[in-house]
Amino acid sequence: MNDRQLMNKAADNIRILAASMVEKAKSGHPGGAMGGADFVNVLFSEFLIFDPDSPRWPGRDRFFLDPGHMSPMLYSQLAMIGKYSMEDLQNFRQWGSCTPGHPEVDVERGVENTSGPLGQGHTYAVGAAIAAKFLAHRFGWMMSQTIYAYISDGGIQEEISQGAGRIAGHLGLDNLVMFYDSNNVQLSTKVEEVSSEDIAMKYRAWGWHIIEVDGHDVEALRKALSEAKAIVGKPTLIIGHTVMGKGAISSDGGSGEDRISTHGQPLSKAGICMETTIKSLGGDPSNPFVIFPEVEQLYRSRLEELRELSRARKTEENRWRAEHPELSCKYDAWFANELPAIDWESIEQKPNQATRSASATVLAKLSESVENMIVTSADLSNSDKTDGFLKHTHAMRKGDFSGAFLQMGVSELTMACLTIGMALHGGVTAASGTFFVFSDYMKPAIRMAALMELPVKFIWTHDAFRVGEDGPTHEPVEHEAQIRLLEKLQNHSGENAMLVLRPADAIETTIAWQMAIENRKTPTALILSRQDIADLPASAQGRYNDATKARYGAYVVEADENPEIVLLASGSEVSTLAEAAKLLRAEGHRLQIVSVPSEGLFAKQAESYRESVLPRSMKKFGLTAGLPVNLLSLVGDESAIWGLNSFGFSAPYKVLDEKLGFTPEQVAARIKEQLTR
Ligand SMILES: Cc1ncc(C[n+]2csc(CCOP(=O)(O)OP(=O)(O)O)c2C)c(N)n1
Ligand SMILES: [Mg+2]
Repeated sequence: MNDRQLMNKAADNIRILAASMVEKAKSGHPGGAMGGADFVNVLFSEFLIFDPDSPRWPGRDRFFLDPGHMSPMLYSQLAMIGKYSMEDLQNFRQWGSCTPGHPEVDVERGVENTSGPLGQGHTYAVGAAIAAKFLAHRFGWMMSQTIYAYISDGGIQEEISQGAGRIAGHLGLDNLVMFYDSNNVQLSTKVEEVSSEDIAMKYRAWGWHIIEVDGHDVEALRKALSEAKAIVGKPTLIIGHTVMGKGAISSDGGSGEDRISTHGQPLSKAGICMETTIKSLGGDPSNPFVIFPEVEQLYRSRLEELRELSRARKTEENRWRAEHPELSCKYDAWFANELPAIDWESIEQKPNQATRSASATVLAKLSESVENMIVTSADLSNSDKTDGFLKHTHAMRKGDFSGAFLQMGVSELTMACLTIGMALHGGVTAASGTFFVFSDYMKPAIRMAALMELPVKFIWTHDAFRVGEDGPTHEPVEHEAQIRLLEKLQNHSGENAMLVLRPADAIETTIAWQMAIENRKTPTALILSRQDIADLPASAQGRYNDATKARYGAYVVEADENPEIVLLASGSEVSTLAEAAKLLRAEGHRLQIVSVPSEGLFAKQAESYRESVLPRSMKKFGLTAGLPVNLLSLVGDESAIWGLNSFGFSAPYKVLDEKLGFTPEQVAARIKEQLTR
């Protein structure tokens, strides 16, 4: 065990570095970082288990930061274990640096998650803890890691903490240890001005084990972490009472601690004297970017200890591998994100069914062929048809993680963040289901999944006003436009930030699922219908073969010779176009019908292909159950698009089709109008 004075010195070292980074960058958040330094120092110097030479080792403990604004604390701590240089710290928040304002996932450097939007980071940790439990059931002690989370007042206040706290307690995630940096200060007020809840009691009610400590007392933190690791059947919350701006000294020589003003600006701007502060913390104000020699030694020995531990662990792992060759292969394949072998074409789809039902058929297949897949639904499994996945598995529950289905209860944002956490953990493939209209509840996490380039799958059903009787509260209209914006946004790797697929019939749904499973680079959305859809007409090659062209984002479903107009849509509207086309053909018209499951993917195709599907010189007509803007860039003229410009209404969907102008007859009339323009 390390000497108390040395440990305090190391924490002070982190405080100096964090404060100096913000000072140098002239922006950032020093106060909270200074308060949390003692905890991270104890965690990283004595508890967190990782292999210094193999950052991606699947068996490592994970540390998930929730308050991304405390990045100076994280970077300074990681500098102690050699992940960042002093130069990196000095380039905090600068163009091209590896120390962005809020941490962005970088496993090689020990950053397990992107954080910034408060509340999400600790929820990823819950997801990771679930993944670890799921994997531990399958691989035993190979997956005995502890998942640590760090949360602050902001994360505690965010509503998502209710979902995360409830599910972690309910599932008894004893591999999860969360530290709450309770400093009674937030961005614009003291905590006591906005909250009087008993946080310990709240988490206790959710089934957590609670420990309260002085968050600056090394011995107390050490004891708390040891106790937390030993607890069986419950996640642990360590409430650490800390002081904002710990160690800060005011320009007048008095205390500079516990000030709201040190939350989010350089200390010097908050009336703190940097010089006296650094001096009193044991540093040199003229040269603050230094790791003290004794602190360097502390971490050097820790890294040696960890190397030793990793060697021993590797020997054990190799023994396990020799004893369990099959499991060992599986373990490697899962963590390498290898694609499962699936005979997609053999998946039999009933004719003319809703795409949510077609998705259920695929999920039933996946439940037997993708052993590392976890599917979750926010209390809609029998409606969003994710229950198809229950064909060959069952729900996981406290103490029994043999199942691969997670019944989430009603908490869509939490659910989305859990799948993100599972993906960050690695070793599993995660998908979640709910109604498309409630994607609104998930949007902040969808954005983060896209930013982190995580291959999570979002299954959204009840995709349009044809939800019918439930009315406008349940009928997505603008949602497809919103979600498709992420297809237009490019991620840091230059790819569409998300793959958004709205398949047109049952067979196209099989292909869409194949694309989702094969997409290892970004999140995928599957937007599916509640109502039955007539299968699209098939060519001589058969509908399956035709539908494989969905891989191009858009393709010709049916083309008459020398067509007068291209009719295009996604989802169920394609079959409406096919019906309308029959009526028009009877009158001698010649048409080309195009299904566009993903506009973003289509935009990435070669010009010649795009031209063959949507010839520039040809008239076009677009049909969408969402906002006309969905098809605007493909059709080029809003007056040639029939969509919905208003909220939906409550009525049987066939009545809505009629009232809103979506019957094949009405659509045929509009197409004729377009032909005469
Ligand atoms: C979802 C979200 N809302 C608002 C913010 C802006 N913000 C950053 S930190 C913070 C509150 C800080 O309080 P706390 O979490 O206690 O951190 P401390 O002040 O103790 O460093 C807020 C509102 C954010 N990052 N995320
Ligand atoms: Mg706070």
